[in-house]
Amino acid sequence: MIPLIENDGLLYVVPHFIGEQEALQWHERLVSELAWSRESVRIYGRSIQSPRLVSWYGDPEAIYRYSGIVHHPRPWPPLLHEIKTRIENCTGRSFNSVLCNLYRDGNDSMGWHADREKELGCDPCLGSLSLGGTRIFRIRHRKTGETHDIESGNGSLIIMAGRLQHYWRHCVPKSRKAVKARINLSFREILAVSAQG
Ligand SMILES: [Mn+2]
Repeated sequence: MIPLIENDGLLYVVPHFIGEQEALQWHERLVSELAWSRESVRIYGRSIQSPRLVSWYGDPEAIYRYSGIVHHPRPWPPLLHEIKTRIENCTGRSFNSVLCNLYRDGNDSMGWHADREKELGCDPCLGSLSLGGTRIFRIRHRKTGETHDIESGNGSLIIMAGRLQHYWRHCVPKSRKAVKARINLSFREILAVSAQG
């Protein structure tokens, strides 16, 4: 596989990792079967609702915390576990959890961030599968400003690895165009960290 980004980390795109029909079937099932909710995070003492729906699944020990809240994953539904195995076979990495995001329409979005919580370890590998509508996945280098707009279409897989989270940030901007609902499944390996963390 040839990386799209290979300076200061690695990013790979597999545009048709899952076939069109199967990806659409998974999208429909997961929209109705997963326990979607709006997540609220505390920023400067104020509670802010996430502009998308989220859901978290994984092995029981895959616990992570942010904004002072301890998040316990729900147990794997069979379909999510099957998808996990497909991505593990492709990447040669193993994952113990998945963060699911549902972008209902063009108003739903994800702000600029890097996936660098300490539960993910130093140089995490993340496998990110898109199902349903196409959205832009934008990634920008913190220092040089180099920017890539990646069309994350139905069935496409984005793999982030190496030093990427240290040097680059990414987001899913709002879309003014009418867009279909998109699910993103972000598979991760959560490591045990001390309670003091
Ligand atoms: Mn991310």
